[in-house]
Amino acid sequence: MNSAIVVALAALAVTATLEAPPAAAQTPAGAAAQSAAAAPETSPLADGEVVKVDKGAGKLTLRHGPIPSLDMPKMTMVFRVKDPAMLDQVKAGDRVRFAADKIGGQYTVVGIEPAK
Ligand SMILES: [Cu+2]
Repeated sequence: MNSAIVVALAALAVTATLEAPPAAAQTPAGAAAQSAAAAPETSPLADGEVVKVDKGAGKLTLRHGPIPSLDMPKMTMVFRVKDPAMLDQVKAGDRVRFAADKIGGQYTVVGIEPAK
């Protein structure tokens, strides 16, 4: 009787030991993937395609997918850019991933990168 309980407890301990490492290993990998996807800033990246680059006005026209953080469905619209240098990194027709925020009442691209 007692030895049966000891065996059962030992089996539980072994099971717990075996299950712990994979769960622990998944957490850092998942966290790293999330932080990579969240860069830059904290806004998640949206998918888009550059329709027009207007360097004179410092604006960018994007056909973009849904942006949950801004409560936007997919659409084509004009954005300001946080840094004019962003306009040198893209051209009409480029597929991009970008982060946008509402700054001073205007929708502004705060980060942009080529889509892979
Ligand atoms: Cu929009």
